[in-house]
Amino acid sequence: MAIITCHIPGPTTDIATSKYLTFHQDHDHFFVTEYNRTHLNYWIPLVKPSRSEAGLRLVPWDRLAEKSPRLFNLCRRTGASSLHSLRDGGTLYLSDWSGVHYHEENLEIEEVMETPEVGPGDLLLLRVNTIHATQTTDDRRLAVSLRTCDPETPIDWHRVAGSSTMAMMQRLGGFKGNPAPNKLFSPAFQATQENDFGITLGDLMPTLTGERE
Ligand SMILES: O=C(O)CCC(=O)C(=O)O
Ligand SMILES: [Fe+2]
Repeated sequence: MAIITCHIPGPTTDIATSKYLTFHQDHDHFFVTEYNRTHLNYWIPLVKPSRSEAGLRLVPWDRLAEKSPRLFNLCRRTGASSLHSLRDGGTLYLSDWSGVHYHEENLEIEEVMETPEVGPGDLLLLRVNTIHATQTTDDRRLAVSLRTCDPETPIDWHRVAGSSTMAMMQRLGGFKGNPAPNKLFSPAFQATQENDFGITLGDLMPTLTGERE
């Protein structure tokens, strides 16, 4: 297993903007490698006000399958999506990868989700595409999120180049309000082009870790 990214979701970064408060499947890894069952998220709180506060809200896969086989199928081998509770009931699924939208009338996400009680040093081990959201924007919480994957996983940039959703374009080139190119996508894109669109995540590691320019 290679650690692909180490990410500190915290109040000084994205939590301040609350973008993680919406239920979602993460984007970056799915855009680079597509779904891969070895892709895992090791989420470890380091500082937390209590076991029941400022945690991670999760949608268990078995409960999702029971309530909405269709949403389960839409989500299980993909990523890069968000799920929104609608005021009049039901859940709206939006895929930032395919553009697919689906309104599931039979699922209230608040009813199926769980917020595991964890304290500093505990580990939540999740498939990277598990649907999740931040519990609160409480700035007394600090966590680390290690994202790992089999280094043999191929990067097939053709699928990225073939997609034109706004979310994808923004990740490739930077965007208004955040003009810096994405730290994962830019090197991945460059290295892929330089290697005839045939590299693996492992090939990319020296670039991502700074061992190679
Ligand atoms: O630590 C959290 O609250 C989760 C933030 C998030 O969605 C992520 O890191 O992908
Ligand atoms: Fe996330």
